[in-house]
Amino acid sequence: MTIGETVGILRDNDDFLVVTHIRPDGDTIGSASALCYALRKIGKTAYLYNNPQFGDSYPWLAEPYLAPEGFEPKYTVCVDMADKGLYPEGFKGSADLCIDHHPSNSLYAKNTLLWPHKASCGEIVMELVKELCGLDAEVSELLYVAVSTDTGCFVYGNTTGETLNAASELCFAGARNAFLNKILFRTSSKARLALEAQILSSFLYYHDGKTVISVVTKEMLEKAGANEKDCQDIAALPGRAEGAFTSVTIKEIDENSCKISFRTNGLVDANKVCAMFGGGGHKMASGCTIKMNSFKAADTLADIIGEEYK
Ligand SMILES: [Mn+2]
Repeated sequence: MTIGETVGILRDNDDFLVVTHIRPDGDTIGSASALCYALRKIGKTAYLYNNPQFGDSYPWLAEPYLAPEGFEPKYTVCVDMADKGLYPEGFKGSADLCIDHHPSNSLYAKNTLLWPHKASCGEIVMELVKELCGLDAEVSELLYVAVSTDTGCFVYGNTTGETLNAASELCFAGARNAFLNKILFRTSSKARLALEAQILSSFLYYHDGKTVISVVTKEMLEKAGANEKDCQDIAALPGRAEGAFTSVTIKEIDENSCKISFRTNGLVDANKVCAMFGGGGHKMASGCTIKMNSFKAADTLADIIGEEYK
C-alpha cells in the first residue's frame, strides 16, 4: 500500500489498537506511540497493546498510550513486526494493518505498508504523521527514538543520507537530539558498567588478534549484579578490539553448555561456522548453542576459525 492509501484507511477507521513486537525495541515502541499520538490528534481513540515487556525498555514512551482494561479495539495495527510469530506475549488478535521496514515481512496482515529500504519503521510512521496531523515537538521525539535506536545512533550500515534527512526534519520540528542521545546511548546502569569492565579486561586473543573471543560467565554476571537487560548488545564488545576480523561472545549457560554470538568482517563465514553446531544466521552475524564448557568452546571455535583464515 502507499502512504496515501494507508492514511485513507486510518481516517476511515476508529478504536485503534497499536501492537509492538515481542522484546520491544525503541523502533517498535517509538513508532507505535507516535502513531497513537497522531491518531488521537485527529480525534480518534487509539491505544497501545499492553506489551508485558514494555518494562524492559523505554517504559516512559509507552506509558501515556497503554490500553485500559476492557478496551475493545475495532482496528489493529502492528508496527515494525515482520511476522505474526513476533506478536507480543498474550496478544490474541489479528492484524488489520502492518507498517514495517523488514524485507522479510511475511505479509501476514490484511494490509501492509512496507518500505524495505528504510533504516527504521519510525521513518515510515513519520510520513503518515506528516499527512495526518503534521510534526510537532512531542511526536518528533517519539519518532527520533525510533530512528536513532534502529541505527545505533546513526552509526550502523543501514544509515543513509535519507535517514539523516529524516532525523534532521525531526530536530527542526523540536526533537531534543542531544538530550535523547544522552538517555538512549550514553547512560548505563552501574551493573552494566561493572559487567563491561570485566568483559573488556578478559578478552581472549587468538591469531595475532584477528580473532577476539569474550567468555561471559555466570560468575561475572553475579559479581556485577547484572540482569538480562544489562547484557543487551554485549556481543558488540569484542569486535571493538583494533585488528579484530572475527569476534565471538560466549555466554555461559551452565558447566557444559553456552550460547554463541559470532560476528565477522566477512572473511570468515559466521553462518557456516554456527551451522556446524546446529545454529545459523547471516554471513557476518550468526549464533548457536554449544554443548561444551565455555572455555573449551572458545578454544574449539578458535581452531575452526584459524582453519578458515587459511
Ligand atoms: Mn525496526
